[in-house]
Amino acid sequence: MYTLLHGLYKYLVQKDEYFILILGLDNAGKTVRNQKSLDNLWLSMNPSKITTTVGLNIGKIDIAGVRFNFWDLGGQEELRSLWDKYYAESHAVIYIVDSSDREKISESKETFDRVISSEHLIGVPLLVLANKQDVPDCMGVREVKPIFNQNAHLIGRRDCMVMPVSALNGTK
Ligand code: G3D
Ligand code: MG
Repeated sequence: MYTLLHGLYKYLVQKDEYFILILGLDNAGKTVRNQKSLDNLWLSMNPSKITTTVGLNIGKIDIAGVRFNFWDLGGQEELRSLWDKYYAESHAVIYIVDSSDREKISESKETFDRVISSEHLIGVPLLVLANKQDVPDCMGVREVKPIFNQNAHLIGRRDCMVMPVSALNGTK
């Protein structure tokens, strides 16, 4: 009986919890983006504070009993090898692109392709944010989208969206 009641109690109070990875090359705007989103939600959602450890920022938001955990991983080359340790537990990936950096766009795209090739991310929805849209002469979403869609077979049937944003001024 105790086990039954305990199970019922756990069922009633359990929270749905999702883990969302924020990836992208170093300097793409991952941390600004993460904190901005959380700041915007802060007013109404009262998320717990963002905690920072070496190479990893964690943000948590509770919305209507559902907890969203954002993991912002370091984008430096030496830290990218750690990304796949987080894939198996992830429910979504937000990939940040520096739209003002034409020199690094192919490295960013190749890194994205490596991420989405992981067997642990099969079926996981992908959101590509073409960040730094406030920078004059940056690549617009019309330019970024075809680049990230080049290997459409890697994206496969999962949901994938490319959106123009500016983390700095909080616009999308
Ligand atoms: P990262 O976490 O992906 O490495 P950061 O990147 O969030 O630390 O941002 C890297 C730099 O890009 C920061 O500049 C940040 O202010 C800037 N940045 C991020 N998003 C935007 C944006 O939308 N527009 C512009 N113009 N700049 C942005 P600093 O100078 O602080 O290193
Ligand atoms: Mg960062």
